[in-house]
Amino acid sequence: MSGRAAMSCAWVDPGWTGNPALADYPASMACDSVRGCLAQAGYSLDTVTPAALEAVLPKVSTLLFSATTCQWPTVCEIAARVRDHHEGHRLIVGGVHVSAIPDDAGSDLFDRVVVGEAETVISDLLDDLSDSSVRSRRGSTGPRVVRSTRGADPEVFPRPVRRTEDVRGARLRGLMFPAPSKQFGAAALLLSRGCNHSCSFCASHVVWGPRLRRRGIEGTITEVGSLTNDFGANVLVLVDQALGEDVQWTREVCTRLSAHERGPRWYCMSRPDIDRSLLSDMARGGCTKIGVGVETADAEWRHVLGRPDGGELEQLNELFRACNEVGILVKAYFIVGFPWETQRYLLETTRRFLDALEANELKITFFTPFPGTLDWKRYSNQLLTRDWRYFDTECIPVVRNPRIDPDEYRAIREELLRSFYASPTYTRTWRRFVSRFPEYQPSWDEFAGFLLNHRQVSGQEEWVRHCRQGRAPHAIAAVAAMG
Ligand code: B12
Ligand code: SF4
Repeated sequence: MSGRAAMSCAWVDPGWTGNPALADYPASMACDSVRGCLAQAGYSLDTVTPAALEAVLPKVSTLLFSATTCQWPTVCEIAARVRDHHEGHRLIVGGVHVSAIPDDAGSDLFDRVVVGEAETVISDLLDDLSDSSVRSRRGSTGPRVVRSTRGADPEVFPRPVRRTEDVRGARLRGLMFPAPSKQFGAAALLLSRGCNHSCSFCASHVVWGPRLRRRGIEGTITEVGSLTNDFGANVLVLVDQALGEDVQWTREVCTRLSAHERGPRWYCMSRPDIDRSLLSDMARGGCTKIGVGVETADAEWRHVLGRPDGGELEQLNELFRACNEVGILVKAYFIVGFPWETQRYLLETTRRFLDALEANELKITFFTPFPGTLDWKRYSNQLLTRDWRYFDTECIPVVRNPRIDPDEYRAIREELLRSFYASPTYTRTWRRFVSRFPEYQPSWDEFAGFLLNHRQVSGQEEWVRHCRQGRAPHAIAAVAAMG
């Protein structure tokens, strides 16, 4: 235990790449999960921003880093700064990027590279590193790669340990119920790990492995209760890959949650083939929003992406209507930037499809083949750039399309978003929802401000004109008129 007392750890949070909507997103679940493991093993863990790191370095011996692909260059820069100016710190890195390509960590920045879940390895690893004879740094043979045990039962993992200030300060933005101004605190929660599918663009399995693993119901309910009662969170984001895959288990979790009269409301990700009979249980259990991967307008291409579950437009709309009928908002996730697309396909076929989609919120990202995915194998020889910073799905489509350049793609994406929110279908869907659930009106009012402030819909003059003509929701019109 003396080694443990002497070893203090800090989690270096690189932050999100330039998306102001994520500025107060709930704290990283990876960090909270690792904090839970360390607490059980007798270590403590502080979170530190890169700006505050210099001041903290004299007080800590071990720095922990986590990175998605687009965060990887930033994490390496921070680690290099530490290495250049300070002696003796142990640097450990984990997360989805190094889980896919551990060799990307190079030979001299990190002491250990963790592939997969922290829970099965982190405390042994710290014990190992706390032995001061263990050194590996410049001049050594490079970082040791530590692989987690695949498929371990998440029920036996220590529960994440959160910090009250993180939960109280966090908000879930976008179209949310409760609306952001009515949220007192927000947190992320993970009930199940992995999924039984393998969509060609999805990198999740490099961390979780190929199968769905669920937590026990009791532990889940206790954690939700603690988030509400001890931390004051009234809204949660369930970061499970695809809630609803195990129908019986999901129904049971929701039934137990519905017994909590003042339980939190939550947002989750599900697949388009979710069992429709689950929706009312989910709504009763507190679900107020579902994210659904629609991905592309073309059902055949959905097959190629490993998403044959979506079906045609009408099947998707049936699902979305069923969600709305029980008070669940729908966010559709859509991808553009495939190398086979043409301007005409996007501005005609895709626009027609999106304008008729009865979703309540739309996110359009650029196709990005991540390391470790099937699409990486398919497209990594056609990349516009190998600078990982651009692998954020937001700034450019990283796969070369000879017919559409990145600027044109950005303009097309904006046009598709503008057209979706200005479409008569959107107005109709919105009106139907708020007439049934008037308590959601503030959510739409705030969402209108969010769209305009974050320039998610640019070409504002035209947008405002649409609003004034009453072709978009009047809530959005009111915000547009004010600003
Ligand atoms: C919630 C979420 C978000 C949230 C929060 C992200 C976060 N990292 O906390 C928000 C909305 C901010 C977000 C944004 C983005 N996300 Co996201 N996100 C997710 C999601 C659904 C869950 C992440 C999560 O909290 N998991 C739970 C925690 C516990 O898991 P974890 O972070 O992997 O950590 C475990 C292990 O990796 C490991 N570990 C992680 N770090 C460390 C560190 C150490 C030291 C150790 C020992 C171990 C360790 O142990 C942890 C516990 O088991 C995942 C998919 C998934 N289900 O995993 C996608 C995912 C991480 N996101 C992804 C992407 C692409 C993005 C975006 C780039 C794009 C977008 N448009 O959404 C942005 C930008 C983010 C950025 N700048 O990095 C990809 C990443 C692929 C990649 N190779 O980069 C994923 C895998 C989904 C996918 N499409 O494949 N995301
Ligand atoms: S996109 Fe969803 S359903 Fe597909 S593999 Fe990833 S987590 Fe599973």
